[in-house]
Order: sequence, then C-alpha cells, then structure tokens
Amino acid sequence: MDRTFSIVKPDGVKKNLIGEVIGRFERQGLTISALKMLHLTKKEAEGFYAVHKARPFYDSLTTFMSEGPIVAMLITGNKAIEKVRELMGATNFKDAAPGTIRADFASDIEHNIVHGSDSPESAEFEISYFFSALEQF
Ligand code: 3AN
Repeated sequence: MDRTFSIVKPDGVKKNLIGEVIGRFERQGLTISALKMLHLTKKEAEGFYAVHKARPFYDSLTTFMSEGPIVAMLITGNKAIEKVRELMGATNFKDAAPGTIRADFASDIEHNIVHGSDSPESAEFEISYFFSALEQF
C-alpha cells in the first residue's frame, strides 16, 4: 500500500472545504489513515517547506501557511501519491485540469487550497513531520 501526505491549507479551511477535499480523496478509493487539525507557527511552516528555502516565494508561502489552522492527513492506497496529485491539479490553478481541486477552488498560485507530496521520499519526511509512529495507522 502506498502512502502520501496532504494538507488542507489555511485558505481551504477558511472556505469550508475540509469535507470537500477529504470526500474527493475517499471517493477515489483512498483511505485517511491519520488526521489532525493544527495551527503552524511560522517556524514550523519554514521547517515543513525547507526544500523551498531558496525560492523567492518562501517567506510569503510560510507566512500564508501559518496564518490559520490547517488539516494534515496521512493517506494510504494504491498509487496514493499520483492519485492525490491528479485530484489536486497543477500548482498554478490556471494550468489545473477542469474538475481538479485547484481548478475548482484556488484563488492564485500561492492560495491553492491543498498540498500533496510529490515523491515517496518527501511523503515519508512530511508524514513524520506531523505524525508520531503511534499516530500512523
Ligand atoms: P505543489 O504544491 O504543486 O507540489 P510546490 O511544491 O512547487 O507545488 O510549491 C509549494 C507551494 O508553494 C505551492 N502549493 C504554492 O502554494 C506555493 N508556490 C509554488 N510556486 C509558487 C510561485 N511561483 N509563487 C508563489 N507561490 C508558489
């Protein structure tokens, strides 16, 4: 069984899209194996996005990710990484395929509702950033 990690970002929570996002994942046959709502500090958001440290949008992205509560989840299922990324749509909502979460709900490239791991290595880092071994099912 494959594992991935996803976040409903602060804009998704504010727009009341927690159930919508989780529903889309579940209807695709994916299982929510761990779930928590939390409000990251700026430092915690910086640690999560450390791979993007050199990018020009790093400061703005980590400010946004710490401006309100998020929902973090461990998702399991066959081809979980690919399925979640397909459901999310492209990073820039203008390039996202019709019917994807970002095409339907994102307001700009930064405020794009949802995060999903892009590789098995980043999935494992991200899962363990948010969930202890005892919290992973
Ligand atoms: P994805 O979330 O599609 O994997 P990444 O990992 O390249 O995209 O980027 C992480 C997050 O950084 C995106 N979800 C988005 O919120 C933000 N981001 C990416 N590219 C830009 C950009 N050019 N300008 C502003 N924010 C960006």
